[in-house]
Amino acid sequence: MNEDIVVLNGKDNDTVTWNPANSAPKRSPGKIALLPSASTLCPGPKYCALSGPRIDMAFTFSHFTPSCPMRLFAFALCCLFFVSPVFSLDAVYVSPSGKDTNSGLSDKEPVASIAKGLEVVKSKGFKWLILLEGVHRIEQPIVLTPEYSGLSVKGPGTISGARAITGWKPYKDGIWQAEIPAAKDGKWSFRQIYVNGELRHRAKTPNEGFYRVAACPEGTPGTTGNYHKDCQTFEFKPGDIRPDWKNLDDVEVVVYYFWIDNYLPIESVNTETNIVKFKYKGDMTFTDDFSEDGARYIVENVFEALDAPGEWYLDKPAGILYYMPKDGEEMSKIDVVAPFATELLRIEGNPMEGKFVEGVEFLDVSFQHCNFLFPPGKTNCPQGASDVSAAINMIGAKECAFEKCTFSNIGTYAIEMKNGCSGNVIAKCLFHNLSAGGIRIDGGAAGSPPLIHSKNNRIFDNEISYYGQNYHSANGILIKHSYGNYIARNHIHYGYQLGVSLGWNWGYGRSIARDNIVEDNHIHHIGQGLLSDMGGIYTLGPSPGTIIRNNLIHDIDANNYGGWGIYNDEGSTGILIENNIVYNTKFAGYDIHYAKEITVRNNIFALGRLEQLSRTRGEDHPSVYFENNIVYWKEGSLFSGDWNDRQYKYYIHPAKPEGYDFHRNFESNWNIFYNPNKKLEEIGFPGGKFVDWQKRGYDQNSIYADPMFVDPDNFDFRLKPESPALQRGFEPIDLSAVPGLMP
Ligand SMILES: [Ca+2]
Repeated sequence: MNEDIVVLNGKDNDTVTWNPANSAPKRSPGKIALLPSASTLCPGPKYCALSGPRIDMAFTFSHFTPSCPMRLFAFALCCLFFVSPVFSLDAVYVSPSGKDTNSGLSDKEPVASIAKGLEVVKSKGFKWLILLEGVHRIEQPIVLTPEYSGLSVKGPGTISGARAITGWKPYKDGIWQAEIPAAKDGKWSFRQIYVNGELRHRAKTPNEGFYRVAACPEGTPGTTGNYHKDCQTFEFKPGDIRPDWKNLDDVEVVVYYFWIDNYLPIESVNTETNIVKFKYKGDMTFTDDFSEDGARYIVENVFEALDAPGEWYLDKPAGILYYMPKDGEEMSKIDVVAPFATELLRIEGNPMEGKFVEGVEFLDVSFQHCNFLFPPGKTNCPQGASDVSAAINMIGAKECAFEKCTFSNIGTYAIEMKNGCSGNVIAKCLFHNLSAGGIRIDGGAAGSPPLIHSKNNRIFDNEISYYGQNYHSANGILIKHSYGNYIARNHIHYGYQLGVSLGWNWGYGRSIARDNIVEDNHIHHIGQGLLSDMGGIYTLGPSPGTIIRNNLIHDIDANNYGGWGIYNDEGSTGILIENNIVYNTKFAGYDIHYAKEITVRNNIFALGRLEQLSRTRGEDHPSVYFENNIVYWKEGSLFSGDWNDRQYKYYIHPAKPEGYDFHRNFESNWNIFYNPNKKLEEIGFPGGKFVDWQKRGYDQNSIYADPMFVDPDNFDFRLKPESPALQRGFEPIDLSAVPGLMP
């Protein structure tokens, strides 16, 4: 009954069992904070928080599930309190059908605008703002500054940053048009429209698949020796890009290469040389990743390419939006909106002045439609669509919360915590159909003022799906310069680059990232074959104390390389990776670019299609301790990449100042390897066969044996009681807390 209760700052919390996120919480159940006085009243999943003695008011009923008589009884009790005038809510009500001349003090007299509602809340000193059902359209963000600390905003209303587009008339060839005067005036532009609630893409060519860069006059990885080269031109196949396209300077070439999708506005097209020049430089050679072949690309926002149902084009100089409806869409009844507001909500303190917004919560509120245009010079580099803004921005926010909120049809990231955000909670929220990613946390980097550090935030029990729909390199959860965060039991699926990304420091330089816990998440169908260099869970730079455990990761699919399950990228250091199950990856279930002192134990890496374990670079230090894992595969190689030894000195103790001689930088032992289709003698290990690998000192006590999974063909990796893994001390992996699994 108590498992869904979270209390942030209750008074009589002497039985709280959930540890703060900066220490490792118990893995299971790991999510309980119980305030006893509330527990007798709170009927179901809810969020009890923030207001101390008024804790019993903080119920969310919309998701109430009467699963037991006790809950029903408690629910009735709560209702009694609510109808009693003694327990009136001190709330201001807002309805899209209200009037700002109303008092707002009851749901019968709601005000119309959220801005007016906040004004009344502030003047009365109330703590509740109720957004009644309906779409609350805003064009400027809601801004909550420190004087709104303690405010609870409750749904079920929807906050939308879109404008409706009406007045459709037939144009020709099945295309319709509507006037957008604000676009003509240069006051409105957008990159998405939503038709009957569904995202529609800008007119593009080709309609299916990609064009290919024909040649790279500024170089390739082979000719320049470095793929990281700013390039501003490429050669196209004659006819693929045309100089006579309408509003040519508004046309964008979208290049898919390496780990990004790069949006490059055209400056000029030369049909004699077939060279296109862009307004800005891209970050990399226009090649198909590290190959010498041309990259894949499409051309977007082309009026002449408006030739497939669902495509649209905004002619900005003329102020006209064109749309070709899909089958079944009746233009007389159609609901078309486009995002206008560039931000929906800002929770804004001033951390450097020690001013924080504390204890603001949003319950059961939906957020939709947020606009974003690339600032001049930005094209979606370098990684994670990190330049794309967020709909909800938090700065100097402490112990604020979003619970059971929905974020959909967002043209940006949904939520970003920026400088000075700590102890915030995002729980039980639904994120879906996002142009960019779900949640991003950033703050001061190493050496920055402590007041701007972002830390100890908790993101749990959320579903983040169908993200990166416009900016494909966006991540489900992106933790940049931040520490002590707790990322648990999130169901993250159908993205294109990373599920969870930790750290923002390329190499071994000092990083502020540490002690982030990522556990019991279910991450699947990431990549979808579009981009390379991607995976389920990703780490970058030093991150001591960071733990990645009990996650279920599967169906990771890349373009050319790097569709990995768990991926330690440049300089990953001091991380524990244990009890994870990874399967159905195109490339290795576990990949190391280069790393230091990572412990990888008691994991199952299964069914990589091309390879199981990969490493880009060996170095002269211990990089990974790989012990007590099960590696199971049916196709592809066991190891790939560079597994060479390196001679190096390692300084262990001052009594031996000259250090010790080492040559292995990958400690591997007590593992079980098995391919049911091959005998051990047929398996290649780095430098030869198993016996050769062992002669080099690796896997001295590892075995090649059937681990006896219950049903690996159906991805049931539980171990049968007679499994040799169990006999050798492998701990069964408990997936009971992982969301999104069939019962
Ligand atoms: Ca088209």
